[in-house]
Amino acid sequence: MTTSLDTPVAAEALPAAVERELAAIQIVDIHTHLFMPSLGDLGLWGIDELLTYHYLEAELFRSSRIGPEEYFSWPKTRKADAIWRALFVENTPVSEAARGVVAVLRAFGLRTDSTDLGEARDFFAAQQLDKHIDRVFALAGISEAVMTNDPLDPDEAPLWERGAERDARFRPVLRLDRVLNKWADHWRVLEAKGFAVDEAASAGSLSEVRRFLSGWCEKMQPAYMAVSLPDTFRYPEDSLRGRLLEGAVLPACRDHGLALSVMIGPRYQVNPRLRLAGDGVGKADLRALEHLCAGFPENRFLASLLSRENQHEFCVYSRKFANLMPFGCWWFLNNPSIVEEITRERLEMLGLSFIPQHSDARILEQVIYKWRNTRRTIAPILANSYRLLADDGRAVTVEEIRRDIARLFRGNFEAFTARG
Ligand code: RAT
Ligand code: ZN
Repeated sequence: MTTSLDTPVAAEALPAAVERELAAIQIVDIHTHLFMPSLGDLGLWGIDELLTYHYLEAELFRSSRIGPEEYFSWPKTRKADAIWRALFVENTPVSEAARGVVAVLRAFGLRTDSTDLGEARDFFAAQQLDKHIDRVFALAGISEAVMTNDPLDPDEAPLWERGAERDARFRPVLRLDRVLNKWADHWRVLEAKGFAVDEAASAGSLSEVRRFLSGWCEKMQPAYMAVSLPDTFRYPEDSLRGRLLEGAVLPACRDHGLALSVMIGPRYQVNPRLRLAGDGVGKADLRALEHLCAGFPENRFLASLLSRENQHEFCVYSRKFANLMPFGCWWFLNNPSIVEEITRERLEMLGLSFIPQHSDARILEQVIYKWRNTRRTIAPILANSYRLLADDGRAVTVEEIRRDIARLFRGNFEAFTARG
Protein backbone atom coordinates (compact mmCIF):
# COMPACT_ATOMS: atom_id res chain seq x y z
CA MET A 1 0.00 0.00 0.00
CA THR A 2 1.40 3.43 -0.85
CA THR A 3 0.53 6.30 1.42
CA SER A 4 0.58 9.83 0.10
CA LEU A 5 3.20 11.98 1.75
CA ASP A 6 0.84 14.21 3.68
CA THR A 7 -1.75 11.72 4.89
CA PRO A 8 -1.38 10.14 8.34
CA VAL A 9 0.33 6.74 8.35
CA ALA A 10 -1.81 3.96 9.84
CA ALA A 11 -0.35 2.33 12.97
CA GLU A 12 0.29 -1.01 11.24
CA ALA A 13 2.12 0.72 8.35
CA LEU A 14 4.52 2.63 10.63
CA PRO A 15 7.34 0.04 10.87
CA ALA A 16 7.58 -0.28 7.08
CA ALA A 17 7.32 3.48 6.54
CA VAL A 18 10.13 4.18 9.01
CA GLU A 19 12.30 1.45 7.50
CA ARG A 20 11.79 2.91 4.03
CA GLU A 21 12.74 6.41 5.12
CA LEU A 22 15.77 5.18 7.07
CA ALA A 23 16.90 3.20 4.02
CA ALA A 24 16.60 6.30 1.84
CA ILE A 25 18.37 8.86 4.06
CA GLN A 26 21.93 9.69 3.07
CA ILE A 27 23.62 9.93 6.45
CA VAL A 28 26.46 12.24 7.47
CA ASP A 29 28.75 9.95 9.47
CA ILE A 30 29.94 12.49 12.02
CA HIS A 31 32.91 10.64 13.53
CA THR A 32 35.10 8.07 11.83
CA HIS A 33 38.78 7.18 11.58
CA LEU A 34 38.61 6.97 7.78
CA PHE A 35 40.85 9.11 5.57
CA MET A 36 40.46 10.74 2.17
CA PRO A 37 42.53 9.04 -0.56
CA SER A 38 45.15 11.81 -0.68
CA LEU A 39 46.16 10.86 2.88
CA GLY A 40 47.45 7.63 1.39
CA ASP A 41 48.24 4.65 3.57
CA LEU A 42 46.48 6.16 6.55
CA GLY A 43 43.21 5.05 4.96
CA LEU A 44 42.58 1.40 5.79
CA TRP A 45 40.43 -0.91 3.69
CA GLY A 46 40.09 -4.55 2.62
CA ILE A 47 39.77 -7.93 4.30
CA ASP A 48 43.09 -8.01 6.16
CA GLU A 49 42.37 -4.64 7.77
CA LEU A 50 38.79 -5.63 8.55
CA LEU A 51 39.95 -8.74 10.38
CA THR A 52 42.73 -7.06 12.32
CA TYR A 53 40.35 -4.38 13.71
CA HIS A 54 41.22 -3.89 17.36
CA TYR A 55 37.69 -4.87 18.45
CA LEU A 56 38.39 -8.33 16.92
CA GLU A 57 41.94 -8.52 18.24
CA ALA A 58 40.54 -8.29 21.77
CA GLU A 59 38.23 -11.19 20.95
CA LEU A 60 41.03 -13.30 19.46
CA PHE A 61 42.89 -13.42 22.77
CA ARG A 62 39.76 -14.80 24.45
CA SER A 63 39.18 -17.57 21.91
CA SER A 64 42.68 -18.84 21.16
CA ARG A 65 45.91 -19.55 22.97
CA ILE A 66 47.78 -16.94 20.92
CA GLY A 67 49.28 -14.28 23.17
CA PRO A 68 49.50 -10.56 22.29
CA GLU A 69 53.31 -10.49 22.06
CA GLU A 70 53.37 -13.36 19.59
CA TYR A 71 50.43 -11.93 17.61
CA PHE A 72 51.88 -8.43 17.31
CA SER A 73 55.16 -9.82 15.98
CA TRP A 74 53.40 -11.27 12.91
CA PRO A 75 52.80 -9.65 9.50
CA LYS A 76 49.26 -8.44 8.85
CA THR A 77 48.16 -11.36 6.65
CA ARG A 78 49.19 -13.89 9.28
CA LYS A 79 47.29 -11.95 11.93
CA ALA A 80 44.19 -11.85 9.72
CA ASP A 81 44.45 -15.60 9.01
CA ALA A 82 44.66 -16.32 12.74
CA ILE A 83 41.62 -14.18 13.53
CA TRP A 84 39.61 -15.71 10.68
CA ARG A 85 40.45 -19.21 11.90
CA ALA A 86 39.79 -18.56 15.59
CA LEU A 87 36.67 -16.41 15.36
CA PHE A 88 35.05 -17.41 12.05
CA VAL A 89 36.03 -21.05 11.38
CA GLU A 90 36.55 -22.64 14.78
CA ASN A 91 33.78 -20.53 16.33
CA THR A 92 30.53 -19.03 15.10
CA PRO A 93 31.01 -15.26 14.65
CA VAL A 94 28.11 -14.07 16.79
CA SER A 95 29.71 -10.98 18.38
CA GLU A 96 28.83 -7.57 16.97
CA ALA A 97 32.31 -6.98 15.50
CA ALA A 98 32.59 -10.48 14.04
CA ARG A 99 29.09 -10.44 12.55
CA GLY A 100 30.06 -7.18 10.90
CA VAL A 101 32.75 -8.84 8.79
CA VAL A 102 30.21 -11.41 7.63
CA ALA A 103 27.81 -8.63 6.61
CA VAL A 104 30.56 -6.90 4.62
CA LEU A 105 31.51 -10.09 2.77
CA ARG A 106 27.89 -10.72 1.92
CA ALA A 107 27.39 -7.13 0.73
CA PHE A 108 30.03 -7.81 -1.94
CA GLY A 109 28.61 -11.25 -2.83
CA LEU A 110 31.60 -13.07 -1.29
CA ARG A 111 31.43 -16.38 0.56
CA THR A 112 30.95 -15.96 4.28
CA ASP A 113 31.88 -19.52 5.28
CA SER A 114 35.22 -20.13 3.54
CA THR A 115 37.99 -21.77 5.51
CA ASP A 116 40.52 -19.34 4.04
CA LEU A 117 40.66 -15.74 2.84
CA GLY A 118 41.73 -16.35 -0.77
CA GLU A 119 38.51 -15.26 -2.47
CA ALA A 120 38.14 -12.15 -0.32
CA ARG A 121 41.78 -11.13 -0.83
CA ASP A 122 41.45 -11.48 -4.60
CA PHE A 123 38.28 -9.38 -4.58
CA PHE A 124 39.74 -6.47 -2.61
CA ALA A 125 43.03 -6.57 -4.54
CA ALA A 126 41.03 -6.00 -7.74
CA GLN A 127 39.26 -2.84 -6.50
CA GLN A 128 40.26 0.64 -7.57
CA LEU A 129 40.09 2.74 -4.38
CA ASP A 130 38.24 5.79 -5.64
CA LYS A 131 35.39 3.81 -7.22
CA HIS A 132 35.38 1.41 -4.30
CA ILE A 133 34.77 4.32 -1.91
CA ASP A 134 31.73 5.39 -3.96
CA ARG A 135 30.38 1.86 -3.89
CA VAL A 136 30.98 1.45 -0.16
CA PHE A 137 29.30 4.78 0.64
CA ALA A 138 26.32 3.82 -1.54
CA LEU A 139 26.01 0.43 0.19
CA ALA A 140 26.25 2.13 3.58
CA GLY A 141 23.81 4.91 2.70
CA ILE A 142 26.16 7.70 3.74
CA SER A 143 27.00 10.85 1.81
CA GLU A 144 30.00 11.97 3.84
CA ALA A 145 32.41 10.59 6.42
CA VAL A 146 33.91 12.97 8.96
CA MET A 147 37.58 12.14 9.56
CA THR A 148 39.85 12.40 12.63
CA ASN A 149 42.96 14.47 11.81
CA ASP A 150 45.59 15.11 14.45
CA PRO A 151 47.98 17.89 13.36
CA LEU A 152 50.66 16.39 15.61
CA ASP A 153 50.47 12.96 14.02
CA PRO A 154 53.91 12.68 12.42
CA ASP A 155 52.55 10.51 9.59
CA GLU A 156 49.67 12.81 8.76
CA ALA A 157 50.80 16.40 9.31
CA PRO A 158 53.34 16.49 6.45
CA LEU A 159 50.66 15.38 3.99
CA TRP A 160 48.45 18.33 4.94
CA GLU A 161 51.46 20.65 4.90
CA ARG A 162 52.14 19.60 1.33
CA GLY A 163 48.53 20.46 0.44
CA ALA A 164 46.70 17.11 0.39
CA GLU A 165 43.95 17.13 -2.24
CA ARG A 166 40.46 17.59 -0.79
CA ASP A 167 37.66 15.12 -1.38
CA ALA A 168 34.04 16.20 -0.90
CA ARG A 169 33.17 12.77 0.53
CA PHE A 170 35.44 13.32 3.54
CA ARG A 171 35.38 16.20 6.02
CA PRO A 172 38.34 16.91 8.30
CA VAL A 173 38.23 17.29 12.08
CA LEU A 174 41.01 18.90 14.07
CA ARG A 175 41.79 16.29 16.72
CA LEU A 176 43.52 17.57 19.84
CA ASP A 177 44.51 14.46 21.78
CA ARG A 178 48.23 15.03 21.45
CA VAL A 179 47.97 18.72 22.31
CA LEU A 180 45.63 18.31 25.27
CA ASN A 181 46.50 14.89 26.68
CA LYS A 182 50.18 14.53 25.81
CA TRP A 183 51.58 18.03 26.04
CA ALA A 184 54.78 16.82 27.72
CA ASP A 185 55.59 14.67 24.67
CA HIS A 186 54.62 17.25 22.05
CA TRP A 187 55.36 20.80 23.08
CA ARG A 188 58.81 20.53 21.53
CA VAL A 189 57.22 19.69 18.17
CA LEU A 190 55.38 23.00 18.31
CA GLU A 191 58.56 24.75 19.39
CA ALA A 192 60.41 23.25 16.43
CA LYS A 193 57.72 24.65 14.14
CA GLY A 194 58.39 28.16 15.44
CA PHE A 195 55.87 28.54 18.25
CA ALA A 196 57.16 30.07 21.49
CA VAL A 197 55.82 27.45 23.87
CA ASP A 198 57.20 25.89 27.04
CA GLU A 199 56.76 22.71 29.03
CA ALA A 200 54.60 24.39 31.68
CA ALA A 201 52.15 25.78 29.08
CA SER A 202 52.56 29.21 30.63
CA ALA A 203 50.49 32.24 29.59
CA GLY A 204 52.68 33.04 26.56
CA SER A 205 52.40 29.44 25.38
CA LEU A 206 48.62 29.58 25.42
CA SER A 207 48.39 32.34 22.85
CA GLU A 208 50.95 30.46 20.74
CA VAL A 209 48.89 27.25 20.87
CA ARG A 210 45.86 29.32 19.86
CA ARG A 211 47.88 30.61 16.90
CA PHE A 212 48.97 27.05 16.04
CA LEU A 213 45.35 25.85 16.07
CA SER A 214 44.26 28.85 13.98
CA GLY A 215 46.80 27.95 11.33
CA TRP A 216 45.47 24.41 11.20
CA CYS A 217 41.89 25.67 11.00
CA GLU A 218 42.87 27.69 7.94
CA LYS A 219 44.65 24.72 6.40
CA MET A 220 42.13 22.01 7.17
CA GLN A 221 38.83 23.88 7.31
CA PRO A 222 37.67 21.32 9.90
CA ALA A 223 34.02 20.54 10.65
CA TYR A 224 34.82 20.83 14.37
CA MET A 225 37.66 20.24 16.87
CA ALA A 226 37.69 17.06 18.95
CA VAL A 227 39.35 15.38 21.89
CA SER A 228 39.01 12.12 23.74
CA LEU A 229 39.16 12.51 27.52
CA PRO A 230 39.63 9.97 30.30
CA ASP A 231 36.91 8.97 32.76
CA THR A 232 38.82 11.02 35.34
CA PHE A 233 38.46 14.24 33.34
CA ARG A 234 37.63 17.22 35.55
CA TYR A 235 36.89 20.80 34.66
CA PRO A 236 37.82 23.32 35.96
CA GLU A 237 41.15 21.80 36.82
CA ASP A 238 44.55 23.25 37.62
CA SER A 239 46.43 21.11 35.13
CA LEU A 240 48.17 21.43 31.78
CA ARG A 241 45.04 20.17 30.07
CA GLY A 242 42.79 22.56 31.99
CA ARG A 243 44.98 25.53 31.07
CA LEU A 244 45.29 24.56 27.42
CA LEU A 245 41.58 23.91 27.12
CA GLU A 246 40.54 27.22 28.61
CA GLY A 247 43.38 29.40 27.34
CA ALA A 248 43.88 28.05 23.82
CA VAL A 249 41.33 25.52 22.57
CA LEU A 250 38.07 27.16 23.59
CA PRO A 251 39.19 30.59 22.36
CA ALA A 252 40.34 29.06 19.04
CA CYS A 253 36.95 27.37 18.67
CA ARG A 254 35.28 30.73 19.25
CA ASP A 255 37.66 32.50 16.82
CA HIS A 256 36.71 30.07 14.07
CA GLY A 257 33.06 29.46 14.99
CA LEU A 258 33.78 25.76 15.58
CA ALA A 259 32.17 23.31 17.99
CA LEU A 260 34.38 21.19 20.25
CA SER A 261 33.63 17.47 20.44
CA VAL A 262 34.43 15.93 23.81
CA MET A 263 34.45 12.13 23.96
CA ILE A 264 34.71 11.21 27.62
CA GLY A 265 35.15 7.90 29.39
CA PRO A 266 38.04 5.67 28.28
CA ARG A 267 40.41 4.30 30.89
CA TYR A 268 43.48 4.34 28.70
CA GLN A 269 45.65 1.24 28.51
CA VAL A 270 44.09 -0.89 31.21
CA ASN A 271 45.97 -3.71 29.49
CA PRO A 272 48.83 -2.21 27.45
CA ARG A 273 49.75 -5.66 26.07
CA LEU A 274 46.69 -5.34 23.84
CA ARG A 275 47.84 -2.00 22.37
CA LEU A 276 44.90 -0.25 20.65
CA ALA A 277 42.56 -2.88 22.12
CA GLY A 278 43.89 -2.23 25.63
CA ASP A 279 41.62 0.64 26.70
CA GLY A 280 38.78 0.18 29.19
CA VAL A 281 35.92 2.34 30.38
CA GLY A 282 34.98 4.23 33.53
CA LYS A 283 32.06 6.35 34.66
CA ALA A 284 32.83 10.03 34.26
CA ASP A 285 31.87 12.95 36.50
CA LEU A 286 29.52 14.98 34.32
CA ARG A 287 29.98 18.09 36.41
CA ALA A 288 32.93 18.72 34.09
CA LEU A 289 30.53 18.89 31.15
CA GLU A 290 28.18 21.09 33.15
CA HIS A 291 30.99 23.52 33.96
CA LEU A 292 32.10 23.69 30.33
CA CYS A 293 28.58 24.27 28.99
CA ALA A 294 27.67 26.79 31.69
CA GLY A 295 31.05 28.51 31.80
CA PHE A 296 31.38 28.94 28.03
CA PRO A 297 27.94 29.75 26.60
CA GLU A 298 29.63 31.07 23.44
CA ASN A 299 31.14 27.65 22.77
CA ARG A 300 29.23 24.64 21.40
CA PHE A 301 29.99 21.11 22.59
CA LEU A 302 29.33 17.88 20.75
CA ALA A 303 29.64 15.11 23.31
CA SER A 304 29.74 11.32 23.48
CA LEU A 305 30.19 9.35 26.69
CA LEU A 306 31.63 5.88 26.81
CA SER A 307 30.05 4.63 30.00
CA ARG A 308 26.55 3.20 29.88
CA GLU A 309 26.13 4.38 33.47
CA ASN A 310 26.52 8.02 32.39
CA GLN A 311 23.78 8.01 29.77
CA HIS A 312 20.72 9.03 31.78
CA GLU A 313 22.39 11.98 33.48
CA PHE A 314 23.85 12.91 30.09
CA CYS A 315 20.28 13.31 28.79
CA VAL A 316 19.43 15.43 31.82
CA TYR A 317 22.44 17.72 31.24
CA SER A 318 21.51 17.97 27.57
CA ARG A 319 18.09 19.27 28.59
CA LYS A 320 19.83 22.06 30.52
CA PHE A 321 22.20 23.31 27.86
CA ALA A 322 21.31 24.11 24.26
CA ASN A 323 25.06 24.41 23.53
CA LEU A 324 25.43 20.65 24.23
CA MET A 325 24.71 18.11 21.48
CA PRO A 326 24.84 14.45 22.48
CA PHE A 327 25.96 12.13 19.72
CA GLY A 328 26.47 8.45 19.10
CA CYS A 329 26.64 5.26 21.09
CA TRP A 330 30.38 5.05 21.23
CA TRP A 331 32.71 2.02 20.95
CA PHE A 332 31.68 -0.46 23.71
CA LEU A 333 28.13 0.97 23.52
CA ASN A 334 27.67 0.26 19.82
CA ASN A 335 25.79 -3.01 20.36
CA PRO A 336 22.09 -3.44 19.56
CA SER A 337 20.97 -3.99 23.18
CA ILE A 338 22.65 -0.81 24.39
CA VAL A 339 21.92 1.34 21.32
CA GLU A 340 18.27 0.45 21.79
CA GLU A 341 18.23 1.49 25.43
CA ILE A 342 20.14 4.73 24.89
CA THR A 343 18.17 5.79 21.81
CA ARG A 344 14.81 5.21 23.51
CA GLU A 345 15.99 7.24 26.48
CA ARG A 346 17.17 10.08 24.25
CA LEU A 347 13.96 10.20 22.21
CA GLU A 348 11.91 10.24 25.40
CA MET A 349 13.98 12.96 27.05
CA LEU A 350 15.26 15.05 24.15
CA GLY A 351 12.75 14.56 21.34
CA LEU A 352 14.64 14.86 18.07
CA SER A 353 17.42 17.13 19.37
CA PHE A 354 20.32 14.67 19.34
CA ILE A 355 22.52 12.75 16.87
CA PRO A 356 21.73 9.05 17.30
CA GLN A 357 24.90 7.48 15.98
CA HIS A 358 28.29 7.77 14.31
CA SER A 359 30.13 4.74 12.94
CA ASP A 360 33.63 5.22 14.39
CA ALA A 361 34.72 3.12 11.40
CA ARG A 362 38.48 2.61 11.14
CA ILE A 363 38.30 0.48 8.04
CA LEU A 364 36.39 1.76 5.04
CA GLU A 365 34.00 -1.15 4.52
CA GLN A 366 32.92 -1.12 8.18
CA VAL A 367 30.50 1.68 7.39
CA ILE A 368 28.42 -0.92 5.52
CA TYR A 369 27.71 -3.07 8.56
CA LYS A 370 27.77 -0.36 11.19
CA TRP A 371 25.09 1.70 9.44
CA ARG A 372 23.08 -1.38 8.49
CA ASN A 373 23.02 -2.34 12.18
CA THR A 374 22.13 1.18 13.30
CA ARG A 375 19.21 1.36 10.87
CA ARG A 376 17.99 -2.08 11.91
CA THR A 377 18.14 -1.26 15.63
CA ILE A 378 16.69 2.23 15.42
CA ALA A 379 13.80 1.56 12.99
CA PRO A 380 11.53 -0.21 15.51
CA ILE A 381 12.35 2.34 18.22
CA LEU A 382 11.30 5.26 16.03
CA ALA A 383 8.23 3.38 14.78
CA ASN A 384 7.23 2.71 18.37
CA SER A 385 7.56 6.41 19.28
CA TYR A 386 5.19 7.25 16.41
CA ARG A 387 2.78 4.49 17.47
CA LEU A 388 2.63 5.85 21.01
CA LEU A 389 2.09 9.33 19.62
CA ALA A 390 -0.75 8.07 17.40
CA ASP A 391 -2.31 6.34 20.43
CA ASP A 392 -2.18 9.65 22.22
CA GLY A 393 -3.93 11.43 19.39
CA ARG A 394 -1.47 12.51 16.66
CA ALA A 395 -0.73 10.29 13.68
CA VAL A 396 2.34 11.28 11.67
CA THR A 397 2.66 11.59 7.90
CA VAL A 398 5.44 10.19 5.71
CA GLU A 399 6.60 13.75 5.19
CA GLU A 400 7.02 14.19 8.93
CA ILE A 401 8.87 10.89 9.33
CA ARG A 402 11.20 11.95 6.51
CA ARG A 403 11.78 15.35 8.08
CA ASP A 404 12.52 13.81 11.51
CA ILE A 405 14.98 11.26 10.13
CA ALA A 406 16.75 13.94 8.10
CA ARG A 407 17.08 16.03 11.26
CA LEU A 408 18.48 13.16 13.32
CA PHE A 409 20.97 11.83 10.78
CA ARG A 410 22.03 15.05 8.99
CA GLY A 411 20.32 18.25 10.03
CA ASN A 412 21.26 18.35 13.72
CA PHE A 413 24.91 17.96 12.82
CA GLU A 414 24.82 20.49 9.99
CA ALA A 415 23.03 23.07 12.13
CA PHE A 416 25.18 22.53 15.22
CA THR A 417 28.45 22.77 13.34
CA ALA A 418 27.41 25.63 11.03
CA ARG A 419 30.06 28.31 11.39
CA GLY A 420 29.32 31.56 13.13
O1 RAT B 1 36.37 3.18 18.80
C1 RAT B 1 37.57 3.21 18.59
O2 RAT B 1 38.05 2.80 17.53
C2 RAT B 1 38.51 3.72 19.65
O3 RAT B 1 39.70 3.09 19.52
C3 RAT B 1 38.82 5.19 19.62
O4 RAT B 1 39.51 5.51 18.48
C4 RAT B 1 37.77 6.19 19.75
O5 RAT B 1 36.74 5.99 18.86
C5 RAT B 1 38.32 7.59 19.62
O6 RAT B 1 37.98 8.30 18.67
O7 RAT B 1 39.10 7.96 20.49
ZN1 ZN C 1 36.76 7.29 17.38
